[in-house]
Amino acid sequence: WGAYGYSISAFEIWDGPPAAPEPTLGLIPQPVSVTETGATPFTLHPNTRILADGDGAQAPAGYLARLLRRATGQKLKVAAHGSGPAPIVVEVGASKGPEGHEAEGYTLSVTAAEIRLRAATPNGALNGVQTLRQLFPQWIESKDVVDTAWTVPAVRITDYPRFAHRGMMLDVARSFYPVGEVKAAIDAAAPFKINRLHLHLTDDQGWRIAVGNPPVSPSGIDYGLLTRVGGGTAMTERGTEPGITGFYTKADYAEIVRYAGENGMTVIPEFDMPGHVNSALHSIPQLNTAGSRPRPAAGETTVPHNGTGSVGYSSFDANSAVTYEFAEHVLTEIAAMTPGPYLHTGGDEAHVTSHADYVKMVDAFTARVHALGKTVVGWNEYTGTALPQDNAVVQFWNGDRAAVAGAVNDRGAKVVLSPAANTYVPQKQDPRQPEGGTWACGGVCGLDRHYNWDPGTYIPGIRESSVLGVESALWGEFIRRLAQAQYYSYPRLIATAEVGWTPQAQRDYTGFTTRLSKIGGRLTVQGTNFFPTAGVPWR
Ligand code: TNX
Repeated sequence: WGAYGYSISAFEIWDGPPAAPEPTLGLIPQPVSVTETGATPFTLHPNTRILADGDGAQAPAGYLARLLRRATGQKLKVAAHGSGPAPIVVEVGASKGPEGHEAEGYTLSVTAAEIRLRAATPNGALNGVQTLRQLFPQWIESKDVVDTAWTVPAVRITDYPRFAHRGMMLDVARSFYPVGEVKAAIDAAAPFKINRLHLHLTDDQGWRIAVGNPPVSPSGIDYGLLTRVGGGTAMTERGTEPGITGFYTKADYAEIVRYAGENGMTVIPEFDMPGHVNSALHSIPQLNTAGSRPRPAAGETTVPHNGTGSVGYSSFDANSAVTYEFAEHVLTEIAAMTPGPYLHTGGDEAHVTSHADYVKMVDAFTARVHALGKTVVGWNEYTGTALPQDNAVVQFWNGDRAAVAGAVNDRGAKVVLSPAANTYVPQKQDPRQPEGGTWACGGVCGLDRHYNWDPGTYIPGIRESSVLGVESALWGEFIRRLAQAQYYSYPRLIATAEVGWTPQAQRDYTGFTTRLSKIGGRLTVQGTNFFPTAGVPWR
């Protein structure tokens, strides 16, 4: 009440909570440089046109138009260069982005007369579109037309990311997400400039991608079994209901890749090997040889489906030629289906594989990925294997940080950071969440844990330039379907997005939660099922 400059005794009985600081623009991630000029805002009118200036401008301008049309109901024609002035201009071309930050940087200026977005690349312009989106009233996220004044505050912004990799991982193996849910997951994350979608496509509990072309190899392996059998199983033991079964056809996967790309995201597919392979062993008889684990029962040709949440009990056989033929086949197919530069071969928790066998197999998988012209990504357990010089990525989740530094310093590896305590969203964020682990934080892993860490110094002994970025990981042991996935992921995924984008010196948790309080309305209008973190002054 102090804000009104007087007090009335009746009101003094209850002091009330301290007034929450007023968020200003409420942008997340916080841009590198923002000036609110205080000038008259821009107003979108029914006849506003969007000018796409430059070869790469069509896609981001089209994205902006589609986004704004939905809630405004306005036509928002996208016009090409040469068709006269327009109040919204998207310019893409060499030298148009902030110098030194061409890949993803942008500048955005808003006056009463004009919105001008400039970038060197389409991805840079798309980042600017996402910022502009957050400058519109929250109703811009509505799927139905809303009658309101569509104003944008007058600003000057120069912005670019701290890290190139700002990822989210979906574990579609323990419990499946149909294409529509993957798209909705992309829709929810794109406003925060998440630009990598890591799909954990295979695990003990299921195999989620069709790689059977031709269906039966000359050696007699029927790859169609992977989806006919392995696509029909899922996690059974834990959770509110059994895991969802299913798999992506090649067309489904192509559609995910396309939609992710439209939203600025590169898909990183993962085949987890040589452990976490029970579903492959359950599907393909020939993989069950003397050295594979577990072993089929007497009279059986494959191991049983195991829908428990145990980890580290399955393994390929390092001394069977079929293991290598299989890996070569599935990696070759996924490489052909994946335009992005990365293939993830897992490599975590191979607890029943001897070290020598592990190294032999992982080296072969890595060599295959390299021969396919892709950059290999693996969980940090694979640091001791033969990583190709300057062309491997280590994804750290837990364990030996010095070994990661070794891979960086000896092999020129790059690092993606997913420390369990700071990025694992199935860890409880609050005791009120019914499910969820507590092992990573010895209690809850709150929003603050996901925000208050520095990826630049997390691995001692490496330079920040060796850190590709950060990734929020949604493991699926108990998560079923998108709404629950979001309840555990949000708002912590938004923290990870800012950790990956905003310079460390410009980040502070209070400022973040103040801005997040305003983002809450957008999440609600968009339909993102976020957890209402205590301590955030949601408005
Ligand atoms: C460890 S993190 C795993 C996953 C589990 C996760 C959460 C990692 C590389 N492996 O298999 O889903 O913990 O329980």
